[in-house]
Amino acid sequence: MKIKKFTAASMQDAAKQIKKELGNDAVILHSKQVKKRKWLGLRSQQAVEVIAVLDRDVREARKTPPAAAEEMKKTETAEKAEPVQPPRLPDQSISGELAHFKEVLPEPLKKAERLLKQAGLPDHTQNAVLSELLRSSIVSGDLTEDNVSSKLQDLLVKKLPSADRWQEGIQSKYVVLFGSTGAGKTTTLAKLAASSMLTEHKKIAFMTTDTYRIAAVEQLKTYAELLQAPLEVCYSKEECLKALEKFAEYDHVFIDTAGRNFKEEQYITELQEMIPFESGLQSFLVLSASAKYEDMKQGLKQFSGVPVNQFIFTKTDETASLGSVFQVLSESRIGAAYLTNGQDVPEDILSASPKEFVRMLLT
Ligand SMILES: Nc1nc2c(ncn2[C@@H]2O[C@H](COP(=O)(O)OP(=O)(O)O)[C@@H](O)[C@H]2O)c(=O)[nH]1
Ligand SMILES: [Mg+2]
Repeated sequence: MKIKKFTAASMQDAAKQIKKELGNDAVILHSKQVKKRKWLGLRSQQAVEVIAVLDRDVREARKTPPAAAEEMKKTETAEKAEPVQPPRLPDQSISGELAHFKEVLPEPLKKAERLLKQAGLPDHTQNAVLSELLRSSIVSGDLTEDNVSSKLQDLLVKKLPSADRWQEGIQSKYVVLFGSTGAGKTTTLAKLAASSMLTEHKKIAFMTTDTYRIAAVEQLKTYAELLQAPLEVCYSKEECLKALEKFAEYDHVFIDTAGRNFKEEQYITELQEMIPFESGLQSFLVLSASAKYEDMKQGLKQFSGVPVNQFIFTKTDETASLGSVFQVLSESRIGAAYLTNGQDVPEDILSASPKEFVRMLLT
């Protein structure tokens, strides 16, 4: 893609310049009347400023390639280009080029750039999204400062796993949470169990395989006592099987696990042995939203040995940006069942649709 700003005395002159420099297939992105200063700024003269783009993909996306001159006629007669369905175009091809022409972007795209930056998305994602927005705006010709936010939202939502992978709620008999130590598993498990019991009036029980730290068992015991729900602490596979039998009549069994170092393979093997993966299990990978993107990815990789249905992102109250969460979601194609936003049990938990999540990301 080539993009360039032209200043000329008239649209006709600008068209000539564009044709000469970019050829017949260039497309007008933006044009405005400007005053050109002359004689040391003492006199001014009307001029036009035109931003033109030459892009193979945009040209092909339009059924008939419009030449710059044709575009000029349309602009002059103040007619809008026919809206064409924006095509799905590859992300990368122009994002590298963006760096060179960011300063000549028209106002709506500058606004989009600011929003993406604030969201804390990685640079390559910002550029890819901006490029897509630029392309679709060239094709449809209807990008304004008022509608840029909603167009940006639509583009971002499309990059996330589809809505049906998000809000499922608690549906299975067994609910298990995985994740590294301190991610917020036990607290979140208590939130889920409490709302299942208090709002849905389900008969619930707890199990834990986190027997490495006394404090971890005590923590869950406290929540179990508060909810007057039974808790089984399982030190072995046999004890897990016994507990599962004991809780056969319960609606939901909430299972807490140890958050040992991701790198220990033995830990994953143990989990695989102790958790009833074969029998109606809903499993969540708990990741802290305040962790760095690289750490989240590492967590995801280390738990690739266990089946993960959905994510739970904790501590959204501790981070200013959900950019890393967005990135993990868009790369993994796994939905986020819940977000947690505080230490209070049971209230600090919510579920979001991809659309709601993107709104949170951009505010
Ligand atoms: N600010 C904040 N703190 C949280 C949230 N969820 C959990 N925590 C805190 O994070 C710490 C570790 O939580 P815990 O449930 O013990 O993590 P686990 O080791 O994964 O079981 C505790 O101090 C929790 O109160 C949250 O959404 N926001
Ligand atoms: Mg814990």
